[in-house]
Amino acid sequence: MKIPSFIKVIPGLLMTSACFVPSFARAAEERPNIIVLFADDLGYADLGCQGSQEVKTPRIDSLAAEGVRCTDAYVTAPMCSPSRAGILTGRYQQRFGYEFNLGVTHTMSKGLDPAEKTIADRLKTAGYTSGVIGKWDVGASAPYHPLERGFDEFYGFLGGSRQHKPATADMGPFNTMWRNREKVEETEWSSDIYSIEASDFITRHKDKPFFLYVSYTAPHWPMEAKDEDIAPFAHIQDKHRRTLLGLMAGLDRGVGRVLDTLKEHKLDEKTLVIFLSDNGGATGPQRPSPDAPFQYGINASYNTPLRGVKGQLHDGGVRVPFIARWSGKLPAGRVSAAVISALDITATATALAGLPHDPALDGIPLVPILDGSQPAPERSLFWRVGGTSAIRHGAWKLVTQPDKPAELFHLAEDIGESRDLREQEPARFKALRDLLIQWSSEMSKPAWPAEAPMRNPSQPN
Ligand SMILES: [Ca+2]
Repeated sequence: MKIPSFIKVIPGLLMTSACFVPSFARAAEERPNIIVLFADDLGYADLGCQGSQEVKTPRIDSLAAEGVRCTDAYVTAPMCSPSRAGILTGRYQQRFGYEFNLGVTHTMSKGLDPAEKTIADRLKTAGYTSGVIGKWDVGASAPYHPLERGFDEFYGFLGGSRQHKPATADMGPFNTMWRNREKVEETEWSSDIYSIEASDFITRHKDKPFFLYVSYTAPHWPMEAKDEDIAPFAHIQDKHRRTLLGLMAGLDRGVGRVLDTLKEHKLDEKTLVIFLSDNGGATGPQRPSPDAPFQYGINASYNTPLRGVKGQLHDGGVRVPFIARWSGKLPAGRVSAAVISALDITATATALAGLPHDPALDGIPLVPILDGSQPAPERSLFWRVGGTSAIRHGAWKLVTQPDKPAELFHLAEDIGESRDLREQEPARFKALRDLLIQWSSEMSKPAWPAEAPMRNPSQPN
């Protein structure tokens, strides 16, 4: 494939490069803890630090004030389950057939390919203790259980979505809450209990390097939040939006609890904290009236100024808030426009742990980019969900859809993907399309078919 000179192919996604090889044999006391705080269906616009005047997230905003906020960060899929396969492995999930949600049909029979190493598998070899708290959603049967996938501790549920309030009845195989392999009695709302458990994990493991993946379910549907969290938003007329703001308040309180625990144990300078969402917001259509009934799967989040929503490959589906804080190591209050990916988290973590770079990883270590010691590479990121696909290369984005001609956008000048430049830039269009076709040809076929979206209310994800 001949690539025009204006396309610079930067190694690091499909191959490795010496400049990304980390230092080896890092001393134990130099290996930081790593915490990933993972929101669910959070809209790009729905944090104070992302510019919202409506959402109140002072604790999440504090991470941005004390760290680096990335404006051009992406996940690998516009929906929950494949996005998690990408973040947990640091590899494009299409490499191992994880193209679609598991859904009701496949959650008990399929999952994250056991041949794939997770970030916890990798960090274990560097002496880390790993915990996952909250939503798992990469397979609920025995071979896919978190404790079989490199994690030392698990508190949460195995499916893709469940109620936020504590359950009082049997929740079935997807939604039962577990501590490791034991059912637990529920007394707290989701963001509270996950944060309590996260704080407990930190306290118990504060003296040795740990990796903690806190997979919140807020602000994913269903729309239910504590009265006290909704009360400050009584002036918001739209019930759907008002409840979203309540869910965000609970999430922010939970993040604050985790941050307080780190400070209490003087771990701020020993811990890289990353906050991001698993996909874009599920905005939903305009509500016909402020008190309109909640709509299944919709959480009334905003992705402005991006185009698109959860489930789509325009940026509203895959470009997410992303904040990294590591006190004393990353600059405070920096805003970075580097094009980065959730794939980079594993490459970042293994580099910090002192592990040799694995060329099987698709991501790149982020710390040298976020601290400004290395320029952000002009790189390609790819997406594919069935008949839709996309590539971002530098400031350019190409989106293909089965029912219309492919579109080309210049995101730096057109963040809302509103002006198709295919006709004006035919050579660039072809070059990006060729890169996308090449990447797609290197991926596997889906290991299970797509389930009709939102087919069964018992298991949306
Ligand atoms: Ca999600």
